[in-house]
Amino acid sequence: GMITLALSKGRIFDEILPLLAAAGIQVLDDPEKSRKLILATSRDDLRVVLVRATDVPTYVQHGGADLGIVGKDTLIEHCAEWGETSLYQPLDLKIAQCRMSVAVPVGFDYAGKVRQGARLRVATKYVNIAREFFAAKGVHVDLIKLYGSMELAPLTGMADAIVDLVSSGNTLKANQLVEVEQVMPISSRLVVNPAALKLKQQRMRSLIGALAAGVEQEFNPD
Ligand code: PRT
Ligand code: MG
Repeated sequence: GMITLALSKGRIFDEILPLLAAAGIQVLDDPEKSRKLILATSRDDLRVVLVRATDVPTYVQHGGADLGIVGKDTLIEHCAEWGETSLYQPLDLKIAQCRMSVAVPVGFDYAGKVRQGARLRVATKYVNIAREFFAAKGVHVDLIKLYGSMELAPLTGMADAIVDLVSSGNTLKANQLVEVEQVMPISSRLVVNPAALKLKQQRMRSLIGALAAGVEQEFNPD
């Protein structure tokens, strides 16, 4: 049977291409040029399905895809929402790296507020990660769930702080926000459906092994 790999368009798709190439696999369509949602690869037993980043764990969990690639941020939130899932997570692919951070408006005395035990209003898409992080520090927070453009929340006075992903820091800077604390480093993970792994053991294991070798090659060459 066919092996189906779930990917999201954008940085994860772009950054997985060299790792797939190292495993001898080319994706035969460009998602930026075609509207296709199912993409053929140079291996006739492997296809790619394009889904929203937040839907990747769902596709793999429910067998719509045999394996998928998803940011650690999205994976933690998925597992927090759905409880202990059976998703197998064999590999850190080290792509689409960034960090999850707390940011506040320039001039906001975050450390002082925390020291005083003040209650902070925190806007984020990552409510489970944020809740856990502040609880572990004993910081009191009111969480405000947003689906995007977190930077706007402090600028409008709706929140004191945000928890968001940061890579270059340009988005924060452009909105007069500063990073005050790092929550965790983020990279993309391979997730695998355990039933599919059993059923298509040999080919799945060889694909996972080839990706692992690609990661080693890319990040520890020589
Ligand atoms: O965009 P969509 O709503 O469809 O879904 P998505 O935002 O989850 O997908 P996508 O493709 O934007 O991100 C996929 C994954 O890439 C995320 O789950 C992360 O694991 C990873 N990643 C790595 C990032 C970033 N770097 C990143 N910088 N995801 C988002 N950003 C955003 C961040 O949210 C902020 O708006 O980029 C902005 C900050 O970037 P800098 O460079 O200005 O600091
Ligand atoms: Mg995005």
